[in-house]
Amino acid sequence: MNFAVTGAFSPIFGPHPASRTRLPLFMSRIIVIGDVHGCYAELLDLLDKLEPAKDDRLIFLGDLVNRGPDSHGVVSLVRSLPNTVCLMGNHELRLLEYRKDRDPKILKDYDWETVRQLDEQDWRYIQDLPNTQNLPDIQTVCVHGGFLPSIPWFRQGAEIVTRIQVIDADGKPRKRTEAPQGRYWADEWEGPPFVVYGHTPRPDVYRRPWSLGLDTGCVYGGFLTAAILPEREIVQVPAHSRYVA
Ligand SMILES: [Mn+2]
Repeated sequence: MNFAVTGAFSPIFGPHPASRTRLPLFMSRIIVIGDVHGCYAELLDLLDKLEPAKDDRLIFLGDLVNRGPDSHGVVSLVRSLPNTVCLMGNHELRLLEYRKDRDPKILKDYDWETVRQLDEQDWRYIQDLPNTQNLPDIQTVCVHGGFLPSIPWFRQGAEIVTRIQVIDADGKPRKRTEAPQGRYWADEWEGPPFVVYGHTPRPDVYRRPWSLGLDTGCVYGGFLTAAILPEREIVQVPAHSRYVA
């Protein structure tokens, strides 16, 4: 007798077909991928190495675009992948703010190349990106930047969760450059849930008891990194070039 799997097992992509049994479920993987930043060639390398299977789910942590050579290539590839979700990054958020207000002062110099590259389908895809991906079965939440430990994670808006790197002396979310003395939010985060995030580039993945940082600075000549959950196995490919100093 088959035991049909219900939607409760698949919070992202809805119910599995009723013909599926329980057995193959633990065979499929949840693959989380860090900041791509237009590094299309490296994304192809990483997908080659991961060889995603039909039932695997992919979660991109945001910042698909900007700084690297091919933002359009990355967005159009990601939106074509099955079983895939991408989260909102601060770079996508800024482009969307420009798209809404048409105020050129919102954009950084390197944003203009991305604005030139993206087509209408790319824009439509970007504007619907969610801020977080909750994986309650494994008590894990994915997000681009992170969370303030002082507020329940699900109450925190895009301005916080796409941009936070450190917490300043007043308890406010900041970029590292804005508050050099600030503490990493991840060092203060005691969960649950476990949080998988990008946005803060480091030479290697940043493992804390309740979080895992996956931005290893591909666009700066580092690595593009994926983590397979819940085992937290790391898969990396090196950058082809140092695109940004
Ligand atoms: Mn970012």
